[in-house]
Amino acid sequence: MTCQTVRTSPIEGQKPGTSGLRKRTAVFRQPGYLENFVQCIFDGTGGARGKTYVLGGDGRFFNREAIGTIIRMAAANGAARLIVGQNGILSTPAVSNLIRKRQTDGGIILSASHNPGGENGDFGVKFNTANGGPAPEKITDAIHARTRTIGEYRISDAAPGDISAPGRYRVEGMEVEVIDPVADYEALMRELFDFEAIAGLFGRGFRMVFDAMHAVTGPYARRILEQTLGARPGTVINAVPRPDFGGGHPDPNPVWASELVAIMEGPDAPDFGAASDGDGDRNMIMGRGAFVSPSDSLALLTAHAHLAPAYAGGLAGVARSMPTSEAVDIVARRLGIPCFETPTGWKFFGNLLDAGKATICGEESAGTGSSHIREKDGLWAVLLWLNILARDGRDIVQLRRDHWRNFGRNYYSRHDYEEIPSDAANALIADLRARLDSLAGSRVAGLTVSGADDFRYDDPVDGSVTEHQGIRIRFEGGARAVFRLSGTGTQGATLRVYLERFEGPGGDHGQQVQAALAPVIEAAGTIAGIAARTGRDAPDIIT
Ligand code: VG1
Ligand code: CO
Repeated sequence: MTCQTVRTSPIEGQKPGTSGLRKRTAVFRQPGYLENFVQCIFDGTGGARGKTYVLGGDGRFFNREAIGTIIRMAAANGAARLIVGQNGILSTPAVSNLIRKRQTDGGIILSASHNPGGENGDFGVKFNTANGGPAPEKITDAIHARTRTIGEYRISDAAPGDISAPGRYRVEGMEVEVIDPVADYEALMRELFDFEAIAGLFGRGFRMVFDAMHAVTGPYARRILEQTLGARPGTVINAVPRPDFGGGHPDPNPVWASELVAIMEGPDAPDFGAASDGDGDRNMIMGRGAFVSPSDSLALLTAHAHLAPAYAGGLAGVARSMPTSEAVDIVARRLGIPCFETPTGWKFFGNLLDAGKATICGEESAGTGSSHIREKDGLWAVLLWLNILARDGRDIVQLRRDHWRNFGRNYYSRHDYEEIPSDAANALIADLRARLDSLAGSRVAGLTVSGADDFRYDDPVDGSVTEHQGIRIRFEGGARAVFRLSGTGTQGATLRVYLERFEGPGGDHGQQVQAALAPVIEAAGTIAGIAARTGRDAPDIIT
């Protein structure tokens, strides 16, 4: 067995996006592609010598092979130890927890998250740092810079070993520790929540459905919800991770989680419905016949978090990504705690969480989490909801109605235009940017623009500045539209248009969301010239 140094040359396009490097699986399977990027992770972070990493993925096609390659590369690069999920499985939040608990130097997560998987789907690699969070831009920039100059990578020709059962073995001088992917995560959840109260809820006949979408949360949800908390068998559907996620997109929204939606809208709907995504960091929440938007869920969880033991002492602050609705801001104001607005992507919450400035964070894209780890956490959100429902007594639909009466309702929707030509998408944004100063005062679709800007984030902890994070258009009366391009897609460009309008506590909270937002939708379309520039007369996905 020898460690080999293989000559290679830079590969174009290895630039991490909103969350890691995502490409078509076929691209990742090209000889040297994964190897180059993994070597650049090591090189861009001061080398792997003597270090310990957590390694796992969401089980998608190529997961197992990639784990083998990374084990052999870490060994050849002199890493001291790898903590690997059994069968290569670890959810993103579980990795974040393990990095923190075992105080490792970081972790590598193999996932393209909500993107479809399989031979013709997507694959991805994310690097998390020692705080458990996604590498901040400073580090992803260093990794990317290295991909432009790399000349060789190191790999052992030893076998990567058997990861199908917990245990320890060596590859070259490196120790590989294979662990049960669920145990440490479950222990953490037990510390945070009132498991007894939740078990009591299920004991009283409360019914729920959790759709794991054939992705990584199946084993976690089965163990915690069914085995530990006593939810009835069959509560978790699509519970077995599959390399192609059963052919679907593991994206928990009303479009892709249509099986769950049908159950929750059916005649014998259970009390509560939830779903998670490919790598287990997103959550979708439903009541009987009702989809709870992620922005509303964030606001409600913030308002009631004190019912869970971990948050009984109150929250230091909250943070939301800029396009997320302002519903949580209103709750924060009432609670007298700060509310931070960050660019899209969990990596921007890391500093606020590390500094103790925020306790709960959330994104409109179904990501919610807290200071317990440094990633968004799908099952955590579900368990916090269950804890609240167990302690409050009202059902979720009632809780939400009361919340709107108390705080008002932020009607909210996101429209996605997928796989549009990159040139057209870039031109749309560039043109909007060029007109920002002249938009104020113009009247469109019965609304008057009160201001427009290009969101820039000044990190209050380390002073770093991140520019061009989305075009914001604000209308008189408080409505707003936000435009940005996705940083997770792998084909063409995806234009995301975020739409919001506030209806005060005494207002009409029973409208259809798209109807309530109609003037904002029309104004956004007209101002950006969406139809003319994209050639589309409707979005592909409405959430
Ligand atoms: C999307 C979401 C963003 C989320 C990111 C990663 O990014 O909008 O809120 O943090 O996905 O989520 P973008 O750049 O495509 O809008 V995950 O669960 O796919 O890692
Ligand atoms: Co995800």
